Amino acid sequence: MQVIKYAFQQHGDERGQLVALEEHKDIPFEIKRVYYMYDTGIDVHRGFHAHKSLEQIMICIHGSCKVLLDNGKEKKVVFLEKPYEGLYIANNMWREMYDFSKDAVLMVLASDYYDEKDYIRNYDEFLKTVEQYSKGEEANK
Ligand code: T46
Repeated sequence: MQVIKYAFQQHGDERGQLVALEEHKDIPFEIKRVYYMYDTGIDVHRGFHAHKSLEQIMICIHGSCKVLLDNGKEKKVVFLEKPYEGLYIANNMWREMYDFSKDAVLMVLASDYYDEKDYIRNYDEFLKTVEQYSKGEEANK
């Protein structure tokens, strides 16, 4: 499983650092929503779902956290700790976020508005969706 991590350009000078993100340039989709989480308890695990069509980029703009990505066949854990790094998360990808540092601020750029109908919150349903999707891909070859 390929993990796509972006290293955004840092505009640094003697005053410090600045990162600018533009849709379709630095971010491969139209940014329709931005949200962020903070004050996350040390033992808290969040996520536990996939999205049917939403694409996202996670940026831990302060502190650190881990993200488990699961495509139904393989799992990978990604450590996010740099404010200039973005983790791309495609649709049909199960995700769990955990090991948040006390000062962690995890910002997410999303390709669409909030829609509960886009969530797959049941892991067995997720596996079935992934299987159907790969059968469709095979048939199209
Ligand atoms: C995801 C991971 C990385 C809204 O009202 N609007 C929003 O845009 C979002 C994201 C959430 N909410 C409400 C819904 C819940 O009542 O905020 C509450 C917490 O959301 P949730 O339990 O879905 O949070 P996480 O951390 O489990 O998941 C979130 C995103 O929902 C999800 O799309 O990929 O972060």
